[in-house]
Amino acid sequence: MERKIIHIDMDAFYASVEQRDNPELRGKPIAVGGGEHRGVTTTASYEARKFGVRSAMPGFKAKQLCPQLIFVKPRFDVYGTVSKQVRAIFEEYTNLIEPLSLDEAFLDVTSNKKAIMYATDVAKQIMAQVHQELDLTCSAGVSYCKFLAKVASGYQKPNGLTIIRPTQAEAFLESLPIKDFFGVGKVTARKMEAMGIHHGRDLKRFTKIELAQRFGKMGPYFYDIVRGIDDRPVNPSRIRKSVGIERTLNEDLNSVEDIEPILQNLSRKFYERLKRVDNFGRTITLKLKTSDFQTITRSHSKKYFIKDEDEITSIALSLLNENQDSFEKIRLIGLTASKLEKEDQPESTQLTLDL
Ligand code: TTP
Ligand code: MG
Repeated sequence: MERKIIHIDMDAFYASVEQRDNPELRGKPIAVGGGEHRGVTTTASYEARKFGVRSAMPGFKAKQLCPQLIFVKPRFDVYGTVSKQVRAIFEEYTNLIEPLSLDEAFLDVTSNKKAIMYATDVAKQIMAQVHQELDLTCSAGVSYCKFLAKVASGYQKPNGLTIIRPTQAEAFLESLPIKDFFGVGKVTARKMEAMGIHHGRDLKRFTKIELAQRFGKMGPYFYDIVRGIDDRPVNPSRIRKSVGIERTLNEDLNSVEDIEPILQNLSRKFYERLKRVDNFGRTITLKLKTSDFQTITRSHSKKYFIKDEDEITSIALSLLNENQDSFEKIRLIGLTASKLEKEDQPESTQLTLDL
């Protein structure tokens, strides 16, 4: 049976929450982030985007483009709460929810709790409910697979609903710019452009083997998605796969000497946390977010569960030292343990029975 997948993505998420909670900001160009002098923009209101202000743009550049721009400090706790409220709305329709970040998720509504026949109607109802209950807007994409649903949700932003039917998929994908393919990052896009691949139709000229040779594991995936083949299930991530902790630095730091004491301190808290939940892992991952919001993760694994506080700290510090060439300025550091002793039983079997 053909699946019915919806991808939902909140519009200008952080900025919309700020405009909702502070009427003085409504209708105005705002940038949520570090401000004019320090740091970068996490996101901008649609009023600011008209001037070219974008995510990950340094504050001074944003101000140059839009002199009347208002800078607003992020309130991450509020965005987390709103994200849970949005999720609660999704749960009225399905348990098959796969969040990709705070503001976007896939939903499988093939059989939904309200027995609504058309996925398009489910999407319309969710959009209306988000608007009524949370005073925010989102955009939705509806299709038979995750990839197309994701592309569709971005097609008519903000407050847009786009449906891609199986019969439309091929033509749609042929004319889709390569950078808009889900999974094609900046680096891959550049590589493809160099190979003369600008749109889906250009990608189609390469065989599966050729793509595997050039793009490794992603090659066969690209081969399939450009043909509208994507059988990946919506994966409800109920399973605890990692335990982690992170901290945003007071100021961006670039020298290992400055970062080390903070990492040591974080490692101590991390150990306390692992002990409290009584769940240790075989893999320790260091996460670094750079000042331009790139995320770097580096991991170290052992055959045993790493339970010794000093060992955890020494792994964290080595990961930092070994990778100091990978970053210039760091704004956030985090530590995660995975390959856990107690990985909860997957709930997905039960969720499928629910429907
Ligand atoms: P996005 O969904 O990419 O952007 P958006 O919701 O602000 O705007 P739209 O979807 O309408 O195009 O990201 C969701 C939130 O994640 C965004 O509000 C802020 C945060 N974010 C960052 O902190 N840094 C980034 O580089 C990006 C892209 C987003
Ligand atoms: Mg969004």
